[in-house]
Amino acid sequence: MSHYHPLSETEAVELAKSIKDVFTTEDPLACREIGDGNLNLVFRVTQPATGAGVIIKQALPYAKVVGESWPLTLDRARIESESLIIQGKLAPGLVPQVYKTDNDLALTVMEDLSDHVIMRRGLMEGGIYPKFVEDISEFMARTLFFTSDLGMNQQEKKGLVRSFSNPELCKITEDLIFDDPYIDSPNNSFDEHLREDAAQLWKDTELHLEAALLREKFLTQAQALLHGDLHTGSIFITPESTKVIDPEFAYYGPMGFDIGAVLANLLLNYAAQEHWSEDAAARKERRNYLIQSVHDIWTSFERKFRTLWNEHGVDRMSKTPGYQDIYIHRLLQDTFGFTGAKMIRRIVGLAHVADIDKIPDPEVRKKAQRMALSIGKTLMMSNRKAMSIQEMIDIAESAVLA
Ligand code: SR1
Ligand code: MG
Repeated sequence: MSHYHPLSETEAVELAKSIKDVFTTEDPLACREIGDGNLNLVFRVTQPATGAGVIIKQALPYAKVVGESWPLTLDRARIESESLIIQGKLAPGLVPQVYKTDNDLALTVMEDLSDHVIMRRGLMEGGIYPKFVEDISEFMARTLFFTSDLGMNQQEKKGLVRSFSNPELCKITEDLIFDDPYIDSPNNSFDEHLREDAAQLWKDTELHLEAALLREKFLTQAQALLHGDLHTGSIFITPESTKVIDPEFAYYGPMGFDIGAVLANLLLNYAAQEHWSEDAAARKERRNYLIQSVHDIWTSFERKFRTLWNEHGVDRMSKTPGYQDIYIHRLLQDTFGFTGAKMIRRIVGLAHVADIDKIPDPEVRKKAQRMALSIGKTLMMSNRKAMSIQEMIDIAESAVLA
């Protein structure tokens, strides 16, 4: 029988004591619940005398952001720990080390990353992260390639597809990203000054067609084991180090969904520079940094993915001349579409981003929100025609000038 119950801080300390590799002395431990995400409890357990620490992440049987009225499977904790372990093998050093998992208690004990900051917060404070492009492109190229039919045994992959079936978490994405923003849904949440913009979205049938096509890909395309929620709140960072966390939305889906999540969150911060930069010159410089990162993440990802394919491809037919180019081109187009969809949902859907929501002046916030909506819509509308990443840069720059 399951012994699930939400941990108290005292129980978290008791559990942490069993991690002997980290807590090598008997000095006392301190604990604080620090979770500020939408779904889980997060305890930081530290040992002041030695400076050692661990994080204990425990799933709640409901979505914390809404409350007990929205029940949510505890199996997401298993999915998170198993995918962290796979990602740690495929992309060493780019995810936290897992010390212990307990599927009954729905928790994972992992490396404490308190010397890192959440990237969303870091970007809001003007941080520069010189390793980020290399690290995130490496993480995505390796985890996506080696879990796809291109890079792993295709029979074993079918076993992973089954084991990472994640219907409840996928349903959140299907509703919150690919459905609610396009109707007057009670799940939506937006500033009243955006009502007209939201109403435009609800009647834009051409945009609905693109949303439906992207939704179909999310529902049906078991291309690779995705992180599933790869926004800048799922990344711990310093100038020297990047750690991807929180893969509880992991499932087999279209690769462009992960790449799009990263790019969308950089572009949301780009729009938010209306507030976070001090003056026009600083804003221009900051936006150039962000847009250059968008460009370089795609080009580095493409280069690494092609190299992995050429050196480690397991599928004879995938070596057919021309196939790789078509595959990468489709991936670029998917990336445009998912980037756009992920921007729109953060402005009018249920869950927002602090980059935009924390802008105190409503007029400035409205300008940033409209810029994000405009970039998102244009990316979605152009996804099936996209030919190069430069077009994404052009779309973002045009939205600033408009
Ligand atoms: C109810 S969960 C809302 C959002 O938080 C997560 O980070 C996912 O992005 C999800 O859509
Ligand atoms: Mg999360």
